[in-house]
Amino acid sequence: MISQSSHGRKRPRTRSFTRRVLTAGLVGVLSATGLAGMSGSATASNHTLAEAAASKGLYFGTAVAHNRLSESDYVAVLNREFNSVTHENSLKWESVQPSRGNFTFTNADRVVNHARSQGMSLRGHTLVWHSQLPGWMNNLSAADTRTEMNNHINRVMGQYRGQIHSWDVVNEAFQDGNSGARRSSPFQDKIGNSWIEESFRTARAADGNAKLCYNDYNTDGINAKSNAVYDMVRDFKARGVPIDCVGFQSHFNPQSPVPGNYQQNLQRFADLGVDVQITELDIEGSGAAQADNYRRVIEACLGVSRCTGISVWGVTDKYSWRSGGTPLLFDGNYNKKPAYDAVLQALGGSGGGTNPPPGTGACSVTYEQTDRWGDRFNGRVTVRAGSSAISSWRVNVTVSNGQRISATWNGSPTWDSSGNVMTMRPNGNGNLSAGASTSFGFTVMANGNWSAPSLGSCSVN
Ligand code: 9MR
Repeated sequence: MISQSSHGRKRPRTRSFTRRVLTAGLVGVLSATGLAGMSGSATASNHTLAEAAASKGLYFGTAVAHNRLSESDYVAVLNREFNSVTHENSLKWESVQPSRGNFTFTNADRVVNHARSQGMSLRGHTLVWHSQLPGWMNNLSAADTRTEMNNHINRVMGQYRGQIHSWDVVNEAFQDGNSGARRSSPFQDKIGNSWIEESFRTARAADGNAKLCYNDYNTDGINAKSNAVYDMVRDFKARGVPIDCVGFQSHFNPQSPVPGNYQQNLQRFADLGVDVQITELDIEGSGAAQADNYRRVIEACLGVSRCTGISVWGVTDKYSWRSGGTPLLFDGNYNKKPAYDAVLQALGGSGGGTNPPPGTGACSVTYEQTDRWGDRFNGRVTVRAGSSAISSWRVNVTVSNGQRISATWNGSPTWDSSGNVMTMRPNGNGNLSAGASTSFGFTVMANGNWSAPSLGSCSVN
């Protein structure tokens, strides 16, 4: 079970963090353009977003689309860099209850199962929202709307009780602009103002251990909309309505830039006695300007002790809901962008910029464990050309003492005298066009040692 206590800044090194690192040693992915041995030590590494954030007591998450989990490059970056996951769409009302009373969790489960298998925690998005509501919710009486709202919360939270650290119980309930009013929705229009607090009370009863969040956009700075949310949260705290956190979506672009008073706004909410989380971060742009904006967001969260975690709204630009704005940390080929390096650095991490420099014709390698049995495991190494084509490659794979590589495929191995270091070269020619990849695999007899192998850097001569 995922421990939700690991998501407070007060206790950065709790069980789930330790498990995440240990799991990475068993199941995870090593980025290796240099030596990247994972010893399983909880203190060693800060070379990924998740590791660097964890060293600051934060989680670092991403939205995940269930249908991308079959793409190996997507999964490799997800597993390597993130330790929290939000369903991008598959936990929304229309996805889990498309017709009245018929709940279907198949797609949502794919995301939950993947996250849990990797030791990642989960944010729950979202229970009560005016958008992505199935049509049948529009035609109900006031009494039925209320009954269905509570039923939906109970059923969905019950399904994942104990597995989700924070739930967006209510999403985007306020209007944009200066009115500070609540937005029209079946809930608002039929039940009236009380629907929000009723949702939170129902949610608390449904899963007493989950953190209950209100989540919205355009509330990132101090403005009429965030003032309205602030007044609601203050009122809830004063009257004992259960609310634990406020999510700031933080979708930014040139028309809606990172506000100058971003940190101040997070802090004033925190001062009400709730945690704050950056829940859907993406920033349109490129290069140094985009990197600088990302850095400001990370620094703002780090500056607020009740800011407990950051999630970006997707792994790669190519699948972003606004891909034209290239708003994420990895480009369409899963290369780290300057924004990635800025985030890693702001989190105190090191080792960014491991993409091959442009024009060198270099290559990079990643490792993942693909299978495990009682006595052995299979590993897969993916070799990717940089921004120029390559015609050969060579990678060293070093296993621990006691381990033994008993089989290989898709490559030509040679061995050093100890038998621990395998040098893998391509079968036949090693031609890879710019950005293209190939993989080789091997079986490691564990002999009681389940450490991931160390990967040397990829050489092209
Ligand atoms: O990223 C989501 C996109 O795939 C959906 O088509 C869209 C439908 O409304 O929702 C997107 O996610 C939204 C999130 O659930 C709530 N905040 C705004 C996000 C971006 O639109």
